[in-house]
Amino acid sequence: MDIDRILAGDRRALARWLTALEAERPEAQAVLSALYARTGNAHLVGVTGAPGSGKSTLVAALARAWRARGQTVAVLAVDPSSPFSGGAILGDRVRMQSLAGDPGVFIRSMASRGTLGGLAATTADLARALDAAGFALVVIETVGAGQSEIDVARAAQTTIVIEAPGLGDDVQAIKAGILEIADLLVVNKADQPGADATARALKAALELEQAARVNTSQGSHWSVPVLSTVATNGRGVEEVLAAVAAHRSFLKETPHGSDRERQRIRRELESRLRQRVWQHFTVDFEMSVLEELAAKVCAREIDLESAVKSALSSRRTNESESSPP
Ligand SMILES: Nc1nc2c(ncn2[C@@H]2O[C@H](COP(=O)(O)OP(=O)(O)OP(=O)(O)O)[C@@H](O)[C@H]2O)c(=O)[nH]1
Ligand SMILES: [Mg+2]
Repeated sequence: MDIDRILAGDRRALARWLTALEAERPEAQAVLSALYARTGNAHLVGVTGAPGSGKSTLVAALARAWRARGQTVAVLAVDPSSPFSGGAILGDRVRMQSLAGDPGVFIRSMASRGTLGGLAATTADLARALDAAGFALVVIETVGAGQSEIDVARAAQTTIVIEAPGLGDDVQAIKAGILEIADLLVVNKADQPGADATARALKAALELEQAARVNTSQGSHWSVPVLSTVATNGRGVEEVLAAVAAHRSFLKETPHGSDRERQRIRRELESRLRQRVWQHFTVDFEMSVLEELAAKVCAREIDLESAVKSALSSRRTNESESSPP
C-alpha cells in the first residue's frame, strides 16, 4: 500500500488500495486512518433508482458536465445482489465509455459484498478513499430496491432518486423509504410517454412526505426539487448539476446541514460498532448453539427471551474459559 503513489494520482495504486479495502484487509484500513484528515473535501453524491431507470447513463452525463467544469469525478457502481451484475457492469462500461481515458475520471464497480451491514460500511470506506485520493465528486450508484440499498445511499451527502416512466406502477415504485432519502428527484427518460404523469405523481407523494419532514425538523429545511432529464441526450443535466450544487451549499451553510452530517457519521459509527460487537461475540461462539436454541423455541420448549439469555450465558462460559482470571 503505497500512500505516496496514491496521493500522486497513481491509478493502479489507488485500485489496489480499493481492492484491499473491499477485502477488509487491515493494512488498507490503516492507510485510510492515516489519510482520514485528508477526507471531507469531496462531495458524495448518491444516485439510486429502479433497475433500468437510466442511472448509469445519467451518471455518465453528470460526470461529463462536471469534467467540463474542470472537476474530477469518481464513480462507485454498487450492485451487490443482482445475479446479472457482471452484465450490468459490462453495460455500465459501455455507457461510460465516453469517459474512458480521462485521467480526471475513475470508475469502480463493487459487486462482492453481500454481508449484512458490511456493504454499506465498505461502500462508505471506498467513497472516503476516493475522497482522500483527491476526487472532487464521488458518485455512488446503487439499484434502489431494498433496505440495504437505502443504507448504501445514506453514505452520500446528496442523494438523487431516479424514476422513469413505464417501469410498472409509478407511484408504487416510489416507496416511502426511498422518498425519505431523496434530496433531488429526477424523472429520467422525459422523452418517453408518461413522464409528465410520473413527475406529477412524484410531486404529490413528495408533498405528503415533506409535510411530515417539516414537522420533525426545526428551522431551515430543504425543499426537494423534481427535475426532468433525458440522460441520453443531456437534456436537463445542467439543472441537476445546479440542484446538486445548491444542496451542497444548503448542507454547508445551514445548521440543519451540519446536524445531518453529524447524524450521518453517528449512524455509521453505530453500525460499525454493532458489527464489531457482533464479531467479537461470535469469536469462539458455537453458531450451532443458535440452531439448537431456535429448535427449542420452535418446539415451544423455551421462549425467545430465555433463548437469548441462554446464548449469552453460554458465551460467557466460553469467555471465562478462554481468558485467565
Ligand atoms: N429514451 C431514453 N432512454 C434512456 C434514457 N436514459 C437511459 N436510457 C436507456 O435506458 C437503458 C438503461 O439505462 P442505464 O443507464 O443502464 O440504467 P441503469 O438505471 O443504470 O440500469 P441498471 O444499472 O441496470 O439498474 C439504456 O438502454 C439507456 O440507453 C433517456 O433519458 N431516454
Ligand atoms: Mg447502471
